[in-house]
Amino acid sequence: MTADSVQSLIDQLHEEAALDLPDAETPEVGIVMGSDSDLPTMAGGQGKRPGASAALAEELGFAEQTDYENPPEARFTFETFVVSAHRTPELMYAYAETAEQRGLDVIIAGAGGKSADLPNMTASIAYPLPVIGVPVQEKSVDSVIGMPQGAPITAVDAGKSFNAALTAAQILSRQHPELRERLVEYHRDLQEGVGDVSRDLHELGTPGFKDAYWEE
Ligand code: AIR
Repeated sequence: MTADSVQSLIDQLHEEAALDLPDAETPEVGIVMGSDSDLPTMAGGQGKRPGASAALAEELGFAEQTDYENPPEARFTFETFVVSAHRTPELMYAYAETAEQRGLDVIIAGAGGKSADLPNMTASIAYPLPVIGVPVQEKSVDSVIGMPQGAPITAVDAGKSFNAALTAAQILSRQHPELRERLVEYHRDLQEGVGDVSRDLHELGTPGFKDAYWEE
């Protein structure tokens, strides 16, 4: 038995898949997570470092698409859903099964706990669409990456959803030179930051650096 709220999402996914919208109007990246308790890891906030959504939105110029039929202005977009492999297996199946037809190019899937099956099952069902798995906790790593030969998944280390977003953009950038530029620019900024911090640490000395950078 499938709950009404879940069934309506499943129906919506199938309806959207049937629309056959042009690529530029559909989200390139789908972010799914096993629970909204994964959101701090997948997006950032609540004491967690920036995650996949932040990398896409703040570093790479993506907009979040919240209405499949009314895309934002931005050329590159992502969408976000909670999809639980164990609590809502039918939704997981529908999301993965319709992903390619709905115009997604890559999925970032995160789950926590010891049975973190959303990433690997999504990868199996959505194949040949690439899926990047995010183990939300250390104890989820084996579950996410433990796929049999012939059933691939790409995965990042526990909690590193930010890197999953960069990998997604790397995949997309092979077809979109603007994204390649954004990735190169992001990396340049990253290096700039390290260089600035290194110079400050060296020139201020450790106590001076702590005074300048650390909040008491
Ligand atoms: N989870 C949810 N459905 C299947 C799994 N494996 C995971 C979520 C979350 C953890 O279980 O991805 O990391 C705890 O979920 P909750 O909703 O109890 O906070």
